[in-house]
Amino acid sequence: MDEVIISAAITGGMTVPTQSTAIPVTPDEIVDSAVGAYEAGAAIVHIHVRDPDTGRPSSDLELFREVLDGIKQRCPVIVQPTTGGGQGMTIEERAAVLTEFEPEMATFNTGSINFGLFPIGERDLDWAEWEREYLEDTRGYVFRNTFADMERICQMMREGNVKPELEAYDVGHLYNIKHLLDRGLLDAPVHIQFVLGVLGANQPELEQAMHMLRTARSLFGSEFTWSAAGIGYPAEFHLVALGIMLGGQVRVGLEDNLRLSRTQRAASNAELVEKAVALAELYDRPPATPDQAREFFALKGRVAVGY
Ligand code: KMH
Ligand code: ZN
Repeated sequence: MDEVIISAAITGGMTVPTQSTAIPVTPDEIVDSAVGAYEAGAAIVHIHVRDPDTGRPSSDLELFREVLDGIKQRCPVIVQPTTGGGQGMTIEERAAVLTEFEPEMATFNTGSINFGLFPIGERDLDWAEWEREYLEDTRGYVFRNTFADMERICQMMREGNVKPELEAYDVGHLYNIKHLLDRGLLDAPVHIQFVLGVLGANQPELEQAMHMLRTARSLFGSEFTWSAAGIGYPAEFHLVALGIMLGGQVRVGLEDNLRLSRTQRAASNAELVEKAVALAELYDRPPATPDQAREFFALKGRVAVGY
């Protein structure tokens, strides 16, 4: 399709608020920021929630409900909750959004990786005690997505008619997806998001992105769609450019990157989306509307969600 589907990852589950005052924390802030991202051109908003008092990533379903309902009331964007969650959450806690809300789409993490944010915690900032620990504890953190976990999430996604966005952080994850497809646990065509730049997995070099894209093409032929997400700056916009140029879809947002340019921090998710829109328009790929994205992914529609 000519249009490009822009996804905005609004707040995330691995960063902490002292990293940037722009990170939305309370349900109202998350809703406002998601609506702002939609107005700037995002067709999908990817959602985590945080404890409104501390900003700590949370799996509280009532916080998710407030955010999902709030966004649904204000705009037609596709709402894509996380099943990746944050550090310390069990797979059951992470996946509970699937049965509770039966969203149109949700993330599906396709392999276990180390997920290191401890170098950020070594910076001399005025951290809250929990923030310093949260970042430091990632030195020993494994982002767990075993085959048993993935089999369970496949089943839950099918039961809720939720379209999985398959997060692939490394090339081996593509073979995990192939395995799940061969076992009949996933439905083709699959939608894969290449996530490059997590410390512990593949890095946001164009050669690595191309290697993953070529590998996906050899494994899935024409039976997949894809999106690109770069972690950090300038990785986020390098992968936006690549996704736009090669006919893929793209993701930006404060979950992944806090900078608008080398010298300027992003003030909002909308600003990051605006920059992606500007790049897309330069390449003659206008941003897709949520309904165009729904058609592209054959989603069940927002009337069929469970919230
Ligand atoms: N946090 C990311 C690097 C998820 O939430 O399930 C990717 C992500 C996964 O957004
Ligand atoms: Zn996420």
